[in-house]
Amino acid sequence: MAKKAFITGITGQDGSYLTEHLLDLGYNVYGLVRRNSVTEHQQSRLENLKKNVDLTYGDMLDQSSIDKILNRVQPDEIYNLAAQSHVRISYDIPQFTAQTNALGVLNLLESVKMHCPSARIYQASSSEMFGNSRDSDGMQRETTPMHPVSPYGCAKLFSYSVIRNYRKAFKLFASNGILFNHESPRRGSNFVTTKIIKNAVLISKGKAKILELGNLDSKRDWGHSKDYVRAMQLILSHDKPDDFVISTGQTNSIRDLCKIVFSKLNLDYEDYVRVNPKYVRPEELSYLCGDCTKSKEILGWKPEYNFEKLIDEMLEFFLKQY
Ligand code: NAP
Ligand code: F7E
Repeated sequence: MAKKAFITGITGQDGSYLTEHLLDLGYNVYGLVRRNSVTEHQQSRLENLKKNVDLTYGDMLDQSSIDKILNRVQPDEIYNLAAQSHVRISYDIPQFTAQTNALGVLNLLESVKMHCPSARIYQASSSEMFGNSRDSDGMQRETTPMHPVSPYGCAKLFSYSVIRNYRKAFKLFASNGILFNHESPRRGSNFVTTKIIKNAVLISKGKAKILELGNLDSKRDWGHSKDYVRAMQLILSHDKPDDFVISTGQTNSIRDLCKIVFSKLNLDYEDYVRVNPKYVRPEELSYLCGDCTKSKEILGWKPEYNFEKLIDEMLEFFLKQY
């Protein structure tokens, strides 16, 4: 019989790629969507998939909605991707961020305990939980201490911890994927990769004049969402619940990204990029570079995209669009 997967955050970047991947593997896919006044826009990433998935209205903050879905669907696997996922915006709406990203996970776990205790749960944990902590070799891995530096990171650290707590205390199959930044043509337009690539293309077409950014010196380990959703399914297919870092092990600064993208368009980024303090964060996470040896060895996962290939795919997408 086909496995049943329930995805929260199904309308997001990862939710849409994960849905495609699970449908390809023969799963029946169920998703939770929030009510939104512009449904077409909110569900645009699912446009071609909608006929193959069962979507139900709900919200991580409304436990009754989660109870009803879990009781009806009895999923084999649950992928909790729902979150207020923007780090800078978590300073504007810290309480909503904490309620969704932290208490929402507790709501889900309580519902699972009640309605489908044998379901396997994947929690979308984040490299933002490390904050500015790293090991002596400059990398972050499963054992690196976590000292988050944003309301988003603090909320994700709570959810990571409560997943581990319920795994041990109630014997739930609950796993954390500690994913480093991952991008794609479906990435939201206010994350730095899309913002740079989309605006560089607009500048190259004479449709924009300058690009305003925040800190150009922070470094990120960027992978592709398609590779990272494959890891999510592998994490739940492993024979025991555990925590896994998913990353590329390559790090680049925002300035490097600007340099590469503008030069691919035969432009010099210094002529167009300006720093606007509005985009500088109250506290910055300055360096991320993940060691995913454990995932490679135990799950057999490895990324197919590197930094260059990711940029090329995003550039091609925006060049076609404009
Ligand atoms: P995304 O594109 O922002 O998607 C977030 C999803 O969560 C959307 O479907 C959104 O619904 C939904 N959501 C937000 N608040 C909700 C609530 N209260 N109740 C129900 N649904 C809610 O994020 P993503 O990049 O796909 O990331 C997926 C998950 O991985 C997130 O938990 C994120 O924090 C985590 N993560 C992401 C990265 C990364 O680099 N992308 C790295 C590590 C961890 P709407 O469409 O209605 O807004
Ligand atoms: O920022 C700098 C900014 O917003 C990356 C989320 O998916 O990954 C993501 O969080 C860097 C930061 O991603 C602008 O200060 C400069 O140093 O693209 P971002 P993020 O904050 O790393 C983690 C792993 C998640 O879990 C999150 O959900 O870029 N930066 N200028 C800028 N960032 C933005 N957004 N906009 C700027 O203008």
